[in-house]
Amino acid sequence: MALSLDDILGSHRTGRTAVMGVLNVTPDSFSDGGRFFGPELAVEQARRMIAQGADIIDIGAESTRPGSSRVSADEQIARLRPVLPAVTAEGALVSIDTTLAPVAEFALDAGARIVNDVSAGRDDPDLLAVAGRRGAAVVLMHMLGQPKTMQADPCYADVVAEVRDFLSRRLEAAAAAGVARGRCIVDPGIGFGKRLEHNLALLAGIPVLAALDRPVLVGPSRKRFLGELTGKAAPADRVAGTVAACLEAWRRGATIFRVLDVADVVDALTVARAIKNAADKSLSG
Ligand code: HH2
Repeated sequence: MALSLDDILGSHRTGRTAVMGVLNVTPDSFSDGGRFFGPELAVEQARRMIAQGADIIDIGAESTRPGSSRVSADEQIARLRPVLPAVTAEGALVSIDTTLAPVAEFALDAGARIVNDVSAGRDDPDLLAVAGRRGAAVVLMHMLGQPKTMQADPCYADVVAEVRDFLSRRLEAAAAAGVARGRCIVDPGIGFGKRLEHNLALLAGIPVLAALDRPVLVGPSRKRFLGELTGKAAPADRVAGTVAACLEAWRRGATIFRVLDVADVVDALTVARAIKNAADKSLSG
């Protein structure tokens, strides 16, 4: 059974895991761009991910791949209008992947319950206030710079400490705007202004982020760093790499996984959790 929003917001305490299926209603996303751009195809894909065990459907109408250009709020809403209300009508827990307050407001009106903001409230100063007013949960993600330029020359002295400090400051900003800390989820932003070594350090450093006492979400799905490690140039060939990244993140304390390959990650987590339960039992027995 899919987790409720309260279960998800408490997952860092209970050890439950949630899978967030990605639905890009964009013509240009790096992995699935254009595939689900037509409304019927998009709603069908959402249904498929729900049947595969997705707890959340994350709908985005703007690609944030490296080098991508901005999409106006009006255009995002036009792309979402034939899709998002139909997905909430399926009974799914929906999150809206946007940095713009008017888009978040449209999505919340249509039944979304989570705002997934890759700018962590920095892009549009009204976004956190809208989420706060509406009682929405918020994903606060770390990104260095902007999608257009973020991969130009990312540089950190201590990437894990810097991302933790950034997320801590954004939790405070969210609280000041009316989003209680208990409604927030934090995300290191895999691939957003990071080189391979930064992505690996962040996945290894999840315990440091989990110490913020909020659920940690990771989104490694088919991303470029997996191709750098495996030599797989085509995003569709990076599913096994995605599964490995999710399991290693889970072992270190992440509880929410934003992925395109829902069935694979749900199965992998089910098996890994069963082994952990058996190990815990044999230790306590
Ligand atoms: N990654 C992408 C988009 N949104 N949100 C969160 N919280 N975390 C992520 O890691 C994340 C995200 C990029 O992936 P995708 O949506 O597959 O591609 P695109 O941005 O090209 O649509």
